[in-house]
Formats: sequence, C-alpha cells, structure tokens
Amino acid sequence: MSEPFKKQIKVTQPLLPDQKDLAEKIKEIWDSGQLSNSGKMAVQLERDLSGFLNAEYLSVFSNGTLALQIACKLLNLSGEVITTPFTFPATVNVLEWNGITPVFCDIDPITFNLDPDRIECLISEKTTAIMPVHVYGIPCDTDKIKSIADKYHLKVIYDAAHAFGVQRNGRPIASFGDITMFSFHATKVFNTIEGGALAYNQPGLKERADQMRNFGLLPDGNIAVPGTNAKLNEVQAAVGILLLKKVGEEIHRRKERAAIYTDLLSGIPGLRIHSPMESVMYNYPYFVILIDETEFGIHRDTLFEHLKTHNIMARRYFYPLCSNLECYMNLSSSSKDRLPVANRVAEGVLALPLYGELSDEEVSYVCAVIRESRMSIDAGV
Ligand code: T4K
Repeated sequence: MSEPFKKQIKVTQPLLPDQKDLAEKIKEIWDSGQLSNSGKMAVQLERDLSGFLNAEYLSVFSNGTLALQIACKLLNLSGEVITTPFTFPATVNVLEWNGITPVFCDIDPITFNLDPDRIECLISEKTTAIMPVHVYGIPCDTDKIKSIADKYHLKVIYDAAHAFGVQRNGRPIASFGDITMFSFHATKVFNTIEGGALAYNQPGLKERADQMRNFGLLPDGNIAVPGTNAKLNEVQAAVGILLLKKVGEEIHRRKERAAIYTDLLSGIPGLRIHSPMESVMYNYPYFVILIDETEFGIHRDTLFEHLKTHNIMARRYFYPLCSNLECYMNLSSSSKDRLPVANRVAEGVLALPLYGELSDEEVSYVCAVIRESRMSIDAGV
C-alpha cells in the first residue's frame, strides 16, 4: 500500500491575487478612505463582471446566500418553490428564511440537476417559482424549465454558485431565467474571499436589489421596502478585480488536471466520471466521481476514509441530501421514495481535489490510491 502523501492534499485551494498587486490596490483604498458602501472598487468589479459574464444587469453582494435571499424578495416569491435536494444547504435555507416552503424534485441521473420531467407534477396553486441549481457548474435543461415556467407563469431563479463563466450552446449561463446567482466564496473558481452576484434579465431588478443590499435606502433617505446589509466591501472587490485577470488561466490549469484524472481513472468498474456535455464551455469547479458500491467493491464512504488515511481530503458534495437533513426531513416532498435518484447519487458522489496549483504528482497519487483501494479488496486485504 502507498505511504500517506507527504502533505495534506486539500479538496480545493483558493485562487489568490499577487500580494504586490493587492498591496497597491489596498494603498488606493486606504488613500481614498472609502472602505465600503459601493465605493470605486465595488463599482469597477460590477462593471468588469458584467463584461466577463456577459450579463448586462448585475450587482455584487457580500455572499451568494444573501444574494439569493434578495433574489427571492425581488420577485416577491411566497408559498412554495420547487428546488433540488441535491445542493449545498444554502439554496434551501434561503427559501426557509423567506418564509417559503421548499418542494423537493428528484434529479436527472446523468447531469444530477433538477429533472425537468418531474417538475410539473409538483406544481400546486401555491407554487410561485422554480429554483434549479447548475450543479458542479453543469447547466440545467434550461429550455424545458423555461417552457414549464412559461406555461404555469412561474419565476425561475438559477443558483449558479458553481457556474462562473460557463456557457451553454454559446449562451452565457446568466442569460437563463429571471435571475441568476453566483457565489464568490474562497472555495470557488473565482472568489472575492466571500462574495456573490445576481444577474437579472431586466434593469429594474438591479435598481431594487442595489437598494435592498443597502438596507432598502432610497436616494432621499426614505425606505420603501425594508432591506438588509449585503454589501461587498472595497478590499473584497479589489481581490475580485485582480482575480478576474487570473481566472482564465486557473480554469485552463483545472481543465488540464481534470484531463489527467480522466485518463488515469477511466475504465475502473463501478467508477463513473461526472463530466459536462459537449455543448458546454465548462469551468471545472470540481472533479466528481460516482461510486457504485456493487461494481466498485467498496462503498463511497470507505473510499473517502481510505483517501483520508493517505492525506487526501476529498469531499462528499452533496451529502447528506438536503431532504434528509433534520430541518427538512419532515416535508412531504422529502420522502425517500419520491427522490430515488437523488438519494442514490448522494450515496455515491465524491469530489476529488481540484485546483490550478494541484501538481501532476498529486493527481497521479490520488488516482493510484483509488485504484489501490479496489485492488486491496480484490486481494482480500
Ligand atoms: N448554492 C450552492 C450550490 C453552493 O454550493 C453554495 C456554497 C451556496 C449556494 C452559497 O454561496 P455562499 O454564500 O457560500 O457564497 C464550502 C463553501 O463554504 C460554500 O461556499 C460552498 N457552496 C460549499 C459547496 O463549500 P465547505 O464547508 O466545504 O468549506 P470548507 O471550509 O470545509 O473548505 C473546503 C476546503 O477548502 C478545505 O479543504 C479547505 C479549503 N479552503 C477553504 C477555505 C474557506 C482553503 O484552502 N481556504 C479557505 O479559505 O463549504
């Protein structure tokens, strides 16, 4: 058996700006004395991101969760919203925080995104919207979701926390739905340490969201709709401005690492590599495998622990399934027999380490340990 790796291999590592460049930006901020409240850096980042993401109307926020909460308020969502249980809990928590009941819909076995063919039967007179997630940055079936939303007059908010810079059939990911949310958390392909953005399909939404992230304050000091505090500060915005220049190279490096993984892990019985369709210009946020215990020989959790003993910190994104969390398990839509695909996928997925700085040696080592874990079973070790 391989020795544990000499240092811990984390599932991800943040993309960082050059310290010298950041020091220059911080000097600029210090000199101006403007640290927050839509200062020069935040305004520039919004403009830069609008161009990069091809999103004409866009606002930045202090994190993706608050951005999503504001998106629900902007569209006056209430009652029930159909969403996926196969996501980070933030997606579902946002609905609860808006007093909305999440209604879980099963997922597609290939993309792991909301299965559009299962949405219609969940629509009730209380349904106001659909909130799908572009899981691991792989786009949802936006055409089918749009036609259902149009038919029933529902709003669509896409959680694109993972989909920074992704395109489908040449269309930017922000161009689908009423609103699209991006997360700029440190663990994302592009980050502002903490941060997020909303892209809207109409200018009026941006104007109202910009008020809501600043307590709801209007230019005359009045407040028409109570807002919150979800502003991105100037230092975070400066990090974003600098990282926007590096993110293309980061995605390229990740693509190369993903190709090595694919090469070294292909053909292992019971191990499926989760990858995007050809129509997608992808951003490689995660490298995800799906383990079928029967064919692979061991359960995903055994492999997960085995990797840990070798200093490899993989992650079970997304496990437990949101519908199985204590706070959501009593919803009628959480019942396991209504979500067979999501429950099966959550038991099998594993995100392997992936980031630009990951070395070829580290990728090869991870793959060797995975192969070895199976061989030890074959040999009865
Ligand atoms: N919707 C979806 C679909 C999401 O995935 C998320 C967030 C959201 C909405 C909400 O967006 P935000 O409000 O976060 O903007 C992480 C992130 O905290 C979370 O942002 C992310 N999704 C989720 C999928 O993953 P953890 O609990 O896995 O993070 P943590 O601290 O365990 O870190 C993971 C690895 O990254 C570790 O190996 C250490 C490394 N790391 C982490 C940080 C924070 C670093 O090397 N440096 C760092 O600064 O949640």
